[in-house]
Amino acid sequence: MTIKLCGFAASNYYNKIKLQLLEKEVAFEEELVWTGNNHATLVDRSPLGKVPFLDTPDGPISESMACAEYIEAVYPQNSLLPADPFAAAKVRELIIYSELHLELVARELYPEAFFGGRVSDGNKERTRKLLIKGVAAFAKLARFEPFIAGAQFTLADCAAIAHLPLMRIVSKQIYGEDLLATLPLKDYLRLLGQRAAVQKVEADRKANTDLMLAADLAKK
Ligand SMILES: N[C@@H](CCC(=O)N[C@@H](CS)C(=O)NCC(=O)O)C(=O)O
Repeated sequence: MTIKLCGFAASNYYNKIKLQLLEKEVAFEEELVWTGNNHATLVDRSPLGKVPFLDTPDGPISESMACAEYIEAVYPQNSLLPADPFAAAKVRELIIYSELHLELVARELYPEAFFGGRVSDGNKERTRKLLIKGVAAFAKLARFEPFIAGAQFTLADCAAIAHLPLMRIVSKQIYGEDLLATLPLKDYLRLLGQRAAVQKVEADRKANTDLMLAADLAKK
């Protein structure tokens, strides 16, 4: 049985794992699973109803970091985690900063930025302060030499390319300014955009986003 990546391609966390699989040249299948429902196909395999999750020969795995670690352990080819324990810890550290201290903070703004909802001014201000702090901390750790963790493309890049452009869009939309402006994202994104795997993930992301929008319009 090949490994199956479940979720939808408009999701940044889904794309982090998809990019990892593509970069490693691991054969995998995709199963389209939408969130926002209690279907057994979702919650029996991902109890919080979040994507991505993996279907493996041993059973399901939810939470993208657990998925990423599993993939590295089972498919050692084209490793995206350094063998050196310190270097590997620095990669994991960068992922935690980009997800726990940046993406999860910015997620507070997604209802207004993407889904026609409204975020209170108080929440916007609180989130802005946290984002400024998070970006400054991430900037201290991220090396951009030329990759996030140094000279090698790693899992930290799979996370960064999935999350940072999205956060920049949200920041501009909600605050009218780019809170990530201190990061050298332009050159970094140009470099990563040359990779075939990144191009494939981006094309699928766009197609899935169009599908989501069309389904939404059909409901109205
Ligand atoms: N910590 C989770 C975050 C995953 C996540 O937030 N996924 C979003 C899609 S990008 C989701 O499933 N949202 C639906 C929900 O939270 O109900 C991970 O790393 O896998």
